[in-house]
Amino acid sequence: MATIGIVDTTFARFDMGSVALDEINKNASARTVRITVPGIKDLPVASKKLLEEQGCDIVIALGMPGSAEKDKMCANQASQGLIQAQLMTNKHIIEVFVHEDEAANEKELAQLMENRAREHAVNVVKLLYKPKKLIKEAGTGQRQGFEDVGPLGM
Ligand code: RDL
Ligand code: RDL
Ligand code: RDL
Repeated sequence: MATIGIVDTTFARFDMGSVALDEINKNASARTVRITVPGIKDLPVASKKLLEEQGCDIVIALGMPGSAEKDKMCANQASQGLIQAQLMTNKHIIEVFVHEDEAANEKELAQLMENRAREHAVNVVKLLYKPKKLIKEAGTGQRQGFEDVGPLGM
């Protein structure tokens, strides 16, 4: 049985880890290992440890960059770390970031965080079990959390 790692943060203002776990359990019968770290810069090593020490086949890493300029820099650094961890382990870490300033108000932000976490959790299951489903979606303008933009109308 495959093992899916879930890592999220206490900095985030919505519990994305729990909804990702719920969505994974709805779509697959995989073993799951969840850990929570303080913030997004802690996600890369936590993900790498899940892949290397906890036997995970794939990890979903969820976090919320704040709205300040320094938070956006922090997000860029965290992303680079997550990419590096993927290249070091040769395994996917699906990065689910929702920037605090992406939504107009707190209710919308919570909805966006839930929807993006759920949609990327489905992507994790597809990468692991149904890669052909992703090929079918190639070039279709998929987005996570917001409406899909769709393919170009030619
Ligand atoms: O290693 C401890 C912290 O440095 C780490 O958890 C950081 O990711 C925390 N953090 C910041 O220091 C910051 O300036 C976070 C943000 N911004 C942010 O926007 N989102 C986070 N963490 O999840
Ligand atoms: O690991 C899951 C996602 O984080 C990853 O697929 C990203 O590449 C998705 N993505 C963004 O998160 C984003 O902010 C993309 C873009 N922008 C973009 O402009 N083009 C993409 N992906 O192909
Ligand atoms: O055009 C509006 C959005 O698609 C654009 O702002 C994206 O960059 C938003 N976005 C992120 O900022 C991000 O960190 C997205 C993702 N991650 C993501 O994983 N999937 C998205 N958007 O569709």
